[in-house]
Amino acid sequence: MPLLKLHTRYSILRAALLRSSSPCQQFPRCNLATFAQALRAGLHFCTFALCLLAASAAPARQPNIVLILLDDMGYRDTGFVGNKYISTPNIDKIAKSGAVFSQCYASAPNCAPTRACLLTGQYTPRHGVYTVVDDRYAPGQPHMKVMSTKGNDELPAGTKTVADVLKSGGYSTALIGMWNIGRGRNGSPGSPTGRGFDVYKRPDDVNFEKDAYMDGKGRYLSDALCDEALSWIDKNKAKPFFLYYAEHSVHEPFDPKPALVAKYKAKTPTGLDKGITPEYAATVEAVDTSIGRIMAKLEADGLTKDTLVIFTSDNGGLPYVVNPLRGSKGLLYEGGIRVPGAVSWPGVIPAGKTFDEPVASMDFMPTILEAAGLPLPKGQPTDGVSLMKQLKTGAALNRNAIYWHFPCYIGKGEPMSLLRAGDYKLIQKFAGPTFELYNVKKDPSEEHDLAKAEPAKVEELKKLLLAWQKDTGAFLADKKNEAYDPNAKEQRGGGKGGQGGGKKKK
Ligand SMILES: [Ca+2]
Repeated sequence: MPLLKLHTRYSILRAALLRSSSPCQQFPRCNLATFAQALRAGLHFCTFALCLLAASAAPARQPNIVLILLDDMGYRDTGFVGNKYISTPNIDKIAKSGAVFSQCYASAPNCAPTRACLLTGQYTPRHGVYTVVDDRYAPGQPHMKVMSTKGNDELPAGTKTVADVLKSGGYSTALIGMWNIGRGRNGSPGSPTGRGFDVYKRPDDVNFEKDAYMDGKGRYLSDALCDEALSWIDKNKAKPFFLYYAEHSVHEPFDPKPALVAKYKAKTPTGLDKGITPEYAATVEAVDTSIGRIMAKLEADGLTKDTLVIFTSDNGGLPYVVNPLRGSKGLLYEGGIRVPGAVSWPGVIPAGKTFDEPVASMDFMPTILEAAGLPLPKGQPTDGVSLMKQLKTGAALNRNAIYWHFPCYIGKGEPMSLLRAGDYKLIQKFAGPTFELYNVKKDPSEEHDLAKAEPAKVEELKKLLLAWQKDTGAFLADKKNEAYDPNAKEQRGGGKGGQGGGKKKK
């Protein structure tokens, strides 16, 4: 439209010039026809050049951003990653219409720190949100060999999130679902509305009890949250928007829709899908349906080509859904941090590509800001890298290494630090203390510790890891816990929840 308007204005001006100017008044001895021809050619050129200038200067509409984050979904619980038991046609459609990251990682092995990394683009030592709030795992418990840290409950004052930057850049912003980086509400620094979100809707806003999938009236949580998302899109679609759709699915305990459970009870999972329960599969399919409704809404409103959609999970899955990976959420082995990852933006990101370089949650913040044409927060370190160039052109990231740092106990999890460089992973266990080395390309199940066989590689990577810990000011869980009792068992059921302890979400 601006181009058309500009062209129209120049057509009027040109016509006026040609009508009012008498070239021979200025150049009485020239050939009138030749001069008029030259003038017309010149004006055509100017019009063309100005149109080009306008085209390059006028920003296209900034893309909408839809960031879909699932809770506790394992790396291969969707069709596009190879699951044959669970039906996820809508998530698969996002992957098919865009690009897939075959080695997508959560930046932490549980909920809160990954969300903090995702929204700030930073490693855990930068913001200090190392784990979920859980009193049973407060540092110094008798079952803990080393002194861990509880870290920060919320982001440090002044740390900008992707929502802060997008909001300052003119976006409408909303979080529908789970926050979990602080307990505040109503604009406090521990609340989404204090961190750049205009709107925050959580389950109790749609009349669901804490951790309940059903509301007692036959309504399912994912359907209710999706209704909120669709309604918010409808109200905000006139200008660029950022929807952070952070589902409570697919965490335990499940309370799935009976018809879906019946469907999966009639099927038998085979191969790597063995062990997946009908209840889990039904929970995944229900959230896939909600994601499909959001995608259909974008399509119906003509926004598909104006929208960058990112799909991923906050940590690895439950032990029975991460075959053949080692570990599960809470651990820095592959099962604890490998997640599904897909991105689509039709017309901008070519469809059907799979990228094999490792990427992590923290990369999505700079990716989103580059897509929106907005700068990274000034004076704030950003550890993630934008994936836009790779997504658009296939260019390699060529990153030397990615790091994780989890100096905490929770469930089976213990203080660990990790570096991934090339195909190698070096894991530091503070309670060991040991270093373990794996080649995850040759040994995705991390069954063969190469530390003894390849000491030079351990030394090379150890230097990088320790330097990174120092550089980021990481809390080191390297002090003995004087209260340690090898016979002590972890406290159960008395805290505010946590892994293995009931209904707390992570
Ligand atoms: Ca989680």
